Amino acid sequence: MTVGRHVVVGTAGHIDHGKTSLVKALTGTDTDRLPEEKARGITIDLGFAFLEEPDGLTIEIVDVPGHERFVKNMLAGVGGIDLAMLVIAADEGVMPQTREHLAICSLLHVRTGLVVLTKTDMVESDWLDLVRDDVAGLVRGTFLEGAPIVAVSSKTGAGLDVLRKTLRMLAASVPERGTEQLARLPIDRVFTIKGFGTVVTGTLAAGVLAVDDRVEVFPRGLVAKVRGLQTHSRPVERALAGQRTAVNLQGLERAAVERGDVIGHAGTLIAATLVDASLELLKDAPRPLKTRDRVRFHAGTSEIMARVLLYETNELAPGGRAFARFRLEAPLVALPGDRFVVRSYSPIVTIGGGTLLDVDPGRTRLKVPARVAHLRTLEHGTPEEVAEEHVRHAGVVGIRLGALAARLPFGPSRSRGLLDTIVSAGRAVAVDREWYVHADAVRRLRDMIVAALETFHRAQPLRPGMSREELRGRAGRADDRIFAYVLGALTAEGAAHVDRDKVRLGTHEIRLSAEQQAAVDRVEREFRDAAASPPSAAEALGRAGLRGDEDHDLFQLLLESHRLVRVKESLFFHADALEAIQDKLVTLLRERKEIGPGDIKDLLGISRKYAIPLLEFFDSRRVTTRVGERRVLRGA
Ligand SMILES: Nc1nc2c(ncn2[C@@H]2O[C@H](COP(=O)(O)OP(=O)(O)OP(=O)(O)O)[C@@H](O)[C@H]2O)c(=O)[nH]1
Ligand SMILES: [Mg+2]
Repeated sequence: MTVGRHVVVGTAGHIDHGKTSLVKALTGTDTDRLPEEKARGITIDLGFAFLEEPDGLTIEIVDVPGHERFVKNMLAGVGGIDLAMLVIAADEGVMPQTREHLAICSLLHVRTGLVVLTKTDMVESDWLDLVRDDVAGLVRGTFLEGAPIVAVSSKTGAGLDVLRKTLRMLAASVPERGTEQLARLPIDRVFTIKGFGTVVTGTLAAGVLAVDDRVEVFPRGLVAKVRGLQTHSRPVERALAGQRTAVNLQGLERAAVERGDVIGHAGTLIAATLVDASLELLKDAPRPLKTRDRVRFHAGTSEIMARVLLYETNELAPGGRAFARFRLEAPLVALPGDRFVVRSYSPIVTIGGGTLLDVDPGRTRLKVPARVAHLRTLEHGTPEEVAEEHVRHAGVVGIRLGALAARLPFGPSRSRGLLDTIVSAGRAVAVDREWYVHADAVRRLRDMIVAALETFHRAQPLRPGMSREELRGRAGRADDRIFAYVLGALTAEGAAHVDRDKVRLGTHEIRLSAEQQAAVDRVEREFRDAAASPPSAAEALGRAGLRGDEDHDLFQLLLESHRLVRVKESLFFHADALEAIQDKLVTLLRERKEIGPGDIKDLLGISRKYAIPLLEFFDSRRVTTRVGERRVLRGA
């Protein structure tokens, strides 16, 4: 045992079996604080106490109520525990909540613990032997099989030393929790302290919280600053995963926070009302679970009503397992790998539980076999496979690193490492550094773009290319930056060309028939010959034997190739004519320094209809500048 180690022990067991008395005998703390608890002599809500061992080990104890009506509170307490202490009164033996609490601890994957037989002062030793046999039968096949069974009396103090020693021994076997994951504190209590404001407590499930951190109350979206932290009643600068922690939040009303909420660093966690999981029904569940059944879903310190949807079957028999979706009536804040417990709506009994696999599967409609394959990979895949599966699942939309980290159980830095590996192996692409897209999706999007361009070229052989905007529309849900990336890649390898806002395939070229070529030449000649007094598009086309206006493909061709230039709305000039006009204008301006609209009319022998647009055109081309009604050479 290293100095500074801490474990969290949760009591469990039937009402009146002596849990609270035992905690008091061990720690000196009476955890029944509420007046109602005192009056009724029962525990209603969670109680907290701790023991400090001389070697630096801190044993933190969460005392839970045994009453069947308060199992909900019990569930909020045992979510973060390392060790379960199943308390059984020697005089009464195994009772219904003994079984239910044991089942809950099993479902939550509490890995280790012990059984404490209390009230031994009230029974004979041969009776105690019978109870021991009973207990051995109870725990067979559970995580408590072979665990120590310690007989004590809180009244006489008998056995307490052995119990303490046993707890120390078990604590040594509890693996230290890593601190690299996203910090999460499921809140189990909220109160105010005069002069300090709002304080929340809970077992820090993962990560590290430090004073001055900017945290968020999920799923409420409230942001606050950590003003102070305490672990076992002492102020600390940092709290670590596994520690019972009190957080003083600055800038938050007491009423704004509740048990079940989760504290994490601002913006790091996901709150979702749909989750996918692997679900197991207890062998002694009273009846099968059906799709659409309403259940109570417990994870962390929260209880949320939910409808269950079973994949692959409509009914799950007791003892069975299935992939399931929960449609929650309030948002859940969790990470994959988190265990949960399910209780039936009425009567309220624990019927099963499982592991969360996808904490934000979204509403995409995957067919059941595809969904099941996805969940199987999330459940059994290596970390690298799981990370890749999420990127693949995001499709052409891609996924941001932050969003991925909130859906992976590995913590942000490991998640980034896994993604780097996948990217270097060529199975994904990082766009804009933070945005990941799977190589399969890149390929799909590329094929979509090429197909859309092929279709366009086939339908519009005389058009130089498809507008980028229209092409973007064909790429469906693809994220903009991923679309830009794929288009960039196509351009780089010469498979596509982008000319201003037009995209075409590298192989596309406009082929005109002899007739079409003659018509184009004719239209062009009309404009060249007309010089400063050009015809309308319709007129020129008409003279070439064609009907239509400027939208005519052949007319557009002249515009695209810059042989015709749009001077104003539907006013076009031949490029050569414009150049000649510009030369004359510049020469005139050099001579006269400034000119009016009349001067250009005279210069070119044209009407006002052409003169004004031309002057404005040369202004916009930054050849001239307007000074009142007159023009001067720009920069002259
Ligand atoms: N004789 C004797 N009485 C005990 C012992 N431990 C507890 N009791 C008595 O049993 C009653 C119930 O004890 P609690 O500690 O409140 O039981 P609990 O398991 O915390 O009950 P809930 O929290 O309501 O589930 C009290 O009257 C205790 O004084 C013991 O070791 N010996
Ligand atoms: Mg109690």
